[in-house]
Amino acid sequence: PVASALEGDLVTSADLRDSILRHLTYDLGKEPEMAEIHDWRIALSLALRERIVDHWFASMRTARHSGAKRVYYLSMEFLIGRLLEDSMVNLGLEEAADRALTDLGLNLQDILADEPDAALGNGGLGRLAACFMESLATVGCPAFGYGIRYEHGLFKQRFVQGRQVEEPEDWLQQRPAWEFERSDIAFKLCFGGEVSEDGGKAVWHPEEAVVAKAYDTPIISWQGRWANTLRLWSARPLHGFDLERFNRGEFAAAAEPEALARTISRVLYPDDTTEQGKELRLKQEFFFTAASLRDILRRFEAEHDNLRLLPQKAAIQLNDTHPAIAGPEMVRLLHDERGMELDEAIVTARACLSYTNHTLMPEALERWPEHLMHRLLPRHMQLIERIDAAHAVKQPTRQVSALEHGEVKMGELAFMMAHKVNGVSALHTELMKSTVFAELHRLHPDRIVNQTNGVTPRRWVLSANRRLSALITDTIGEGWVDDLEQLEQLEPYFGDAGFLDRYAAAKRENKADLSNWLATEMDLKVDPTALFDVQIKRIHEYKRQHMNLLETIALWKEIAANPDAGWTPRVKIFAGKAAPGYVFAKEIVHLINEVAAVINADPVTAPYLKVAFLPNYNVTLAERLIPAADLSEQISTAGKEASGTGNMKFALNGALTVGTLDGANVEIRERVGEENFFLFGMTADEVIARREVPGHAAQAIEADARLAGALADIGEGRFSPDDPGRYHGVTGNLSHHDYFLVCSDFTAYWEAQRRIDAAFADQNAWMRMAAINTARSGWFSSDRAIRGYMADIWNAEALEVPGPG
Ligand code: DL6
Repeated sequence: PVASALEGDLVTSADLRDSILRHLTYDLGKEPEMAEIHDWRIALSLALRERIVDHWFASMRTARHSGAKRVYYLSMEFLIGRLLEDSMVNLGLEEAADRALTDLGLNLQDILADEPDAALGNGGLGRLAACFMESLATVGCPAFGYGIRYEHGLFKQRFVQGRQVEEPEDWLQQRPAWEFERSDIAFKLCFGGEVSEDGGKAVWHPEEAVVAKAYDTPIISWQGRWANTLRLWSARPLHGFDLERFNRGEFAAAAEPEALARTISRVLYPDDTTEQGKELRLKQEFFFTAASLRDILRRFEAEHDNLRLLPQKAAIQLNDTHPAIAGPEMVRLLHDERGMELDEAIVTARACLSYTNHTLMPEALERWPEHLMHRLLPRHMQLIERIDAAHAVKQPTRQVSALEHGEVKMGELAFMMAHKVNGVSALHTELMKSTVFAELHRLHPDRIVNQTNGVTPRRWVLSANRRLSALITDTIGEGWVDDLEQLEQLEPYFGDAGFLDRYAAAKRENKADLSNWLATEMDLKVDPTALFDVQIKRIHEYKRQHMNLLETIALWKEIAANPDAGWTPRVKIFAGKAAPGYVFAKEIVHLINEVAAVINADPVTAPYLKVAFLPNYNVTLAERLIPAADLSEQISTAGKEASGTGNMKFALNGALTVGTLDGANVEIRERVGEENFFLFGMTADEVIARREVPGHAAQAIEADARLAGALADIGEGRFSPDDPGRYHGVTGNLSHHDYFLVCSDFTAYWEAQRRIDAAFADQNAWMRMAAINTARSGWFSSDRAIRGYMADIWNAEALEVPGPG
């Protein structure tokens, strides 16, 4: 039998097999002969969950008894992906599970592949929250994540004749294996109505109410040392089903209140960069924020009787402005409901709250019409006015307000109600100070701090890249897994031919796996030794997938014109979803697919260039692609990408970056060394200056025949012969407007790519650069980021579960 590595918790494969069978039989009600793969998967998950619960209780107990401060991470999104492998790896039960399943005639990999992704997020912001949950547990910070239990996560993407088609995602279709339903933890939340005054006190008379019901998922740390809770709220009706109406034959009407209430947690809004200002979205934001604050206060009041202690016991992090209504709601709970003086309530709330900004793009900064806020949350609107007025008093001349043009600016509100406000990379934080929050920064010079993002090494190296992890552990031991900067210890081994050979072999085998996958899943044959050039992220103009595509077209034409010029073979890999309402992004999706079809059918260029656009990008697909990448495309217009986290995952997995000086690229380059990073393009300052040049796009096109040729091909319908004018919107925008400066950066990008071709031709030198990227990227662990938040923002301490005895 194989035992778990966890001290004091000896689990053999036989134990695990027995508990899998027990769960299959008594929880799922299936006989082994009748069980399908998902039954086994759920039984295994329950068998593992059972082994998490004791650690979880012990952690909760320790947190309670120590009186330590708890951290509350409020996020509208948690892009978790699969949990089974994470839990198994963190519990040290992988071998035991493998043996147990083999004994049962099953294959662990098949079972892992059956788990649906929990896609409760759009992209970077949601994935960061998921990495943070795992790191909070691993560093032993007592914490709760709070969010929404969406019935439908981010839509599934299919391509139909190259066009994106969205389908509902249904991760909850099969029994969710990780969560515990908490029927006893439920709060009534109200909307609408009006506010009256009673003896100087405001009294809110709402007209609508729903119930928020909790579902808890334990999040176990590396090596099971600590566990925290992810608590997601589901919306339910206050009064269930209307039996009287049902009996009258009004069947649909009888179920209406239920359906209406549930709408709030029905679906994740599929947009991360534009705010659509929908009433339902505001309801979702208030729903989860208000439920979370009630839960926080309930816990606090069960343990303490002096509200003034609240800031010492609760640090509440607002992940973007989505939970920014927490400011006024906390003031309301303290002042209206608990009788604290208004000024003190504001100060107390602020001492608990802090806010992370994730974007500077004006269209993504939330604003709500005052009339909507007034209609849905009339008391909160009054309090927002009070908060704004209290803040105004501090200004010599009133220059900044959370209320403007009949709208509530949620960034300003969050800033005013937070004791710390952070950006997510060094550059982004500086831009916050000099642009969107310049006035507020002048008034509160100590409030803005930086916390550069990070990613969890357990998922993004240890699990996702088994071959590389084995090499690292064989070379420097296992300590790197929760102390990622130990990767630096790899560098002395680079002189060793053996090490770099094994490093190269790991990459080669990862690429071979991906090549096989592309052949079976996408019917696409690629050369597994070609340069794998990968751009995976949401489709957005600022991320400039179209610049990559223009370079692809130009390269194709050049290869076709001169096929014997010794080209470095490349596979261009794209994946990403476009927001359903973002027309330009959907055209880019269509265009990439149409260009791919033409290029892949060209026998002359086939040995040197293939293009793959993989549908339905999600966490699981990222785990497959990143370990196989040679080149990481981080080519956003400088000043636009707040940080990026994909860039960190790629660097850790030994892909070299072609990138602009944007977001965390800047810090990655500083750490890996400029000679191990392919920099190109304008800086954020140059971008601003360039925009002022009249006709900048036309000038750039005129100066670069390759760019002009690629644009002309698109414009003339070379990739869309059935509708030659299909992309006139795209080419017209690029030629005349080009806000994101694709044309102006194109030549530099092309040149960087040719430097890359040359560098890749020397495989020994390339592998050394790749290994340097791995060795020097350890700082980008989310453990480091969380420790930064604990020290600089939360003033929170790590705890340990006391050992046996
Ligand atoms: O901080 C996480 C992540 C950053 O890495 C990305 O650079 C940034 O675009 C993303 N922001 C969002 C929110 N966008 N809006 N609103 O996802 O955050």
